[in-house]
Amino acid sequence: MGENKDLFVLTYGALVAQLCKDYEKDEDVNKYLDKMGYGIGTRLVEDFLARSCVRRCHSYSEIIDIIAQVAFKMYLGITPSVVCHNSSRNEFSLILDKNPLAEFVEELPAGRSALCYCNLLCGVIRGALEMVHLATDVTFLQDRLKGDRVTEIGITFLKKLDEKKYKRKK
Ligand code: MYR
Repeated sequence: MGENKDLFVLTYGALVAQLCKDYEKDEDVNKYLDKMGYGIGTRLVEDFLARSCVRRCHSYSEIIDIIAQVAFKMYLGITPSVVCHNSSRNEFSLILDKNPLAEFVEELPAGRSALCYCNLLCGVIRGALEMVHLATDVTFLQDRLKGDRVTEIGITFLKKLDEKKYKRKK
């Protein structure tokens, strides 16, 4: 995120605060953030592929590693660890010891206990992956802002990897 990181993080905080004023239900704020992130993700993926020069991946595990080690490093300056949850290797978690997007946030606002403060991230990942023809379900499974020890983002790939459909331009 470079020099603009703090400004971005503070602006994100202001956005969430405004959404909490606009929407009474936490679920609606979460949905809005996810949708907004999705739009960002669909555009960010091109920037990511151009700048990272990553090669075509051949498994979900490879893709998750690229997201954790290259994309998170590039955009958020952190490298989450990766956990795989099942033997068919389509359910993963990214474990974040710290979450730069919530750097200035101590706890969730009063009365907003179901808020997924960083839900934008889930949408970004989902949107980016959809652009390379990968349907995913992305949600927060743990959140330090909710008192959990770590922040955990769950990513489930919804279809079997079909090499023919899974294409990109280069
Ligand atoms: C391939 O085409 O085989 C590689 C595809 C890798 C897609 C990586 C998607 C990047 C997701 C960016 C998330 C950013 C979160 C901060």
